[in-house]
Amino acid sequence: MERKSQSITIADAAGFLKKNDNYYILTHMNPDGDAMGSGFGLCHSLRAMGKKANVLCSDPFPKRYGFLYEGYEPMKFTPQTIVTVDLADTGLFGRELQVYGEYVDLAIDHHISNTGYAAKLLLDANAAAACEVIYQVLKEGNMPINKQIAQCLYTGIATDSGCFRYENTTPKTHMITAEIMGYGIPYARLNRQLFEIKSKARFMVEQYVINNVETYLDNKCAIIAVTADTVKETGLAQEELEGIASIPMQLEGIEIGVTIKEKEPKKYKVSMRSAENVNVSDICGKLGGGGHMRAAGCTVEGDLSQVKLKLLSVIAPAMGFDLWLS
Ligand SMILES: [Mn+2]
Repeated sequence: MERKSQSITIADAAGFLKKNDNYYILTHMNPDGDAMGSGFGLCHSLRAMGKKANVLCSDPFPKRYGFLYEGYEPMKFTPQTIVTVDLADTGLFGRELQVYGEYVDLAIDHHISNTGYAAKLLLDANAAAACEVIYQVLKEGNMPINKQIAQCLYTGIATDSGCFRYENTTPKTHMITAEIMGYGIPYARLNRQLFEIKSKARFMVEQYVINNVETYLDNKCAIIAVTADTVKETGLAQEELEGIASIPMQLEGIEIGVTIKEKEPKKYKVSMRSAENVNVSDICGKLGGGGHMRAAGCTVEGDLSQVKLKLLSVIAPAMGFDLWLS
């Protein structure tokens, strides 16, 4: 499917959302805080306008974001308008949503790698989160924003920006967040819930990562691999593996953190984080993936050792290494 989206403005998107009805709001599999926040933030606002709207995702909504969908029940209706949020590529729909790939009316996104799969595209690659874009649309269209919606939007922005620490955090991110905080959200409690509190299962995952990280390329590249066997043997909770790529980044001198997770036999999902200078979006792009300069991903097939070699053969030159086998 090759389609080039029509780029639209924030005002166009607001007009479109107000004009239409019976929304399916779709987001990416393994939904993170921004996927959940932008999906439910938009859904709650459309419903508050008396419209029908559901949020759909191939994976169950994570319990840790339960406060974003408190009181939400799917409505029964025939979808007429398909909107995606925080979704760069229909490949990220996951199996259950794949069927909608060719019927997306509007995509609201912040990934520069957005493939243009939707009829209309509102893309702000400078936004730290899709929620930052959603907020501007709601505001521009005078659409409802209440405390719950503000919580959704705050969660997306805070999580995608690493609680306003990552480089994607701009003055505009802060100004938008300041307005969102004006809705009386319990941001200190949210921050503790989002960034400090860990389940025991997550604690164990972090312990595993710290004990098993390998370093390469003059100790500048950290790789952590989680195979299906590891998960089985150690009892690590699959749903707690999100975001572990950031853990090896705490180690002094690390420039790239790579996480390799076995999704199917001989099929590995790779996440990369960059501390500063290396563009991991480029690296993942060479392996058929994509993302942001400092956070990107791809899928690599083969045995674990082959996968590591394949990754290092692309990472090494990107980091200025000629000889990387040592
Ligand atoms: Mn996002």
